[in-house]
Amino acid sequence: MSEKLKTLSLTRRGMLGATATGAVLAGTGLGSTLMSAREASAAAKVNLEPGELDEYYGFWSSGQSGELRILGIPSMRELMRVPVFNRCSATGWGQTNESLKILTEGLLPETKEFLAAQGKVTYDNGDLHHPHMSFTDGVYDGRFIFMNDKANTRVARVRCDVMKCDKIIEIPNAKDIHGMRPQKYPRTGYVFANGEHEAPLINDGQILDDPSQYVNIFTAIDGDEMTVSWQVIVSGNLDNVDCDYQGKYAFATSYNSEMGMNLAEMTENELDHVVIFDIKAIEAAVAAGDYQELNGVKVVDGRKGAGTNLTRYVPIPNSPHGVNAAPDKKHIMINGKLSPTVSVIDVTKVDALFADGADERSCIVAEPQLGLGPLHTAFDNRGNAYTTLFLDSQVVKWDIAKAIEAYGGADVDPILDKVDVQYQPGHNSTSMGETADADGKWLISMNKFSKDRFLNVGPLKPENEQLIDISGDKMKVVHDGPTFAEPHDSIIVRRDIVNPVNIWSRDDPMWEEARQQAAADGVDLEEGAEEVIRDGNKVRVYIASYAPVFSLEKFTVKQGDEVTVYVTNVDDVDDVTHGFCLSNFGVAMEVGPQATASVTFIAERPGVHWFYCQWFCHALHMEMRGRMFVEPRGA
Ligand code: K7E
Ligand code: CUA
Repeated sequence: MSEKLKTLSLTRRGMLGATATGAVLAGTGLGSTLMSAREASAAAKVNLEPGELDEYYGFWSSGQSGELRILGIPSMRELMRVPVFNRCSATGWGQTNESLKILTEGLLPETKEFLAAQGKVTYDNGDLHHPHMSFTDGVYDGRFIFMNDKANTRVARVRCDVMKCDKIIEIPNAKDIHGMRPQKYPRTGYVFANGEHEAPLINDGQILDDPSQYVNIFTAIDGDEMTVSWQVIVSGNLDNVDCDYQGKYAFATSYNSEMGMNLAEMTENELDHVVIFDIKAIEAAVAAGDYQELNGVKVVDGRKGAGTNLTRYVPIPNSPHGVNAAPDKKHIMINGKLSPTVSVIDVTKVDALFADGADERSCIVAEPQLGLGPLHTAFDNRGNAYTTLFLDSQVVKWDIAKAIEAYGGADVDPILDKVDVQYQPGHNSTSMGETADADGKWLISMNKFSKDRFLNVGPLKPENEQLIDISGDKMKVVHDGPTFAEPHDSIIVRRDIVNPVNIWSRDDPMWEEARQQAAADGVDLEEGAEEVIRDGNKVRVYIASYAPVFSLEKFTVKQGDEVTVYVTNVDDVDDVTHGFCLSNFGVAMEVGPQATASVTFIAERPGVHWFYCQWFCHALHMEMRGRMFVEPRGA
């Protein structure tokens, strides 16, 4: 390690030094945890019989993998991967015209220019931390899942009817969207999104190493339209966010109130803060024209000392991280991270903060000491909270009412139980726990390290997600689930809320452009065309697929033509997905039952090229193939 790095990491070691040792220590709890797992498996229904369906859908982030994952809970079987910010070899996400439209239409003009200079049309990576479902009246409503991209400052939406991404927008003015939550009441409504990293408001290179001029941006997105409604300039950076059940306030943590640029500076203050946003006041300021317009967005000033009544800064012990609204509709948990505490805000005491001269800490009604490294909190329906302790490698169960009594001076211990997890938990989530319908059955602890829990697969190890039965007094770890990089967060949704279709509707807007082009070309998508449609050096090939044949067994283009192939899957049978893979052209896509998908490429390779169905669909699937002839230039 270089001297410089050594020095830089010294502070870090001091702070998080318990990471390595903590994991080893937590390992001593291994035997007992295994034991309890065996005992518990008899009671809790974790291992489903073949063919048995799960009780819950789990919607999972995948961090730097950039996709959304769907799991069945409690079995923890991975059911599907939904590409969002990443590229997908199987489905052609990032390659089909339909996905490229979604991946590019929401980018800012300057980003498009920047990418074009790299020879790209969109980003290939993403860092998806927080998947959350839309709400109606405080409960999931099964319409959409929203998610953030920390890597490239985007927010995306997945339609729950088909489980495909239909919108991605880049957020102007902000830098690196991290915390993200949908409005709970009356409905979503807004999607609140935190810019994590501070930068000059106009980031054109005029201001560089002058952090005093950096700002941070809080964004409200219209979840129906997927457009930015308004933004607020804040002091300090922004980490996680949640909102109340009344539709009045949003709460965002700041781990760097110092606006420091290195570790020592960022962790200097004993107190950082949570920013409380008064949604009605912000809407009123925007309506009154009290904003500056920046990159097409109405931006209001909520900085400390801005003299506006849009925000309040509540001091919270050092570097708070997770924000979680309890299903009692009254309490918001602010997780301390470097402080062993969780600060509990009573939302009924927040109105008073906006009066002049109010004590900003007066909304805090409890601050229990729970253990080292509290990151995130989840809930049951019996008044208990479950907080992950990153450094202690534990989940702690505590009684919210007792924590409030203790804060008021009563001699009660709010801690009810602690369980070892393997190892270093980040987020946790409980069944329906972030809604008013929390049911207190299951908890997932999403652990950053798996170490000795699985067969060794080399230096890059899977992470470990553990399922914990929380239905009794004591928590029981009942299942280990290895997982690839890097689920941060998850939600566990009752299955009756989620009702995807089996087969696409032919009217689906997803392929509207293909529909219009086919109409202009006089082609029926479900029949395909007999011949290619030539339009200068642009060629359109319409193919219908019907197991186990393509409507065209061969077509001819010229070297250098820009070819678009439209494939329509005429089958309307569950599960009969076809594919179109053009070998040695790097072209492949999924075409679901009754869907149309298209892909465009330059036919620069002369000769005979096979295309085949790359989705196993029929006993004669291997025979589902055809030829593209490319006539050499000048022939
Ligand atoms: Cu705690 Cu990005 Cu939600 Cu990860 S954040 S752990
Ligand atoms: Cu169609 Cu395989």
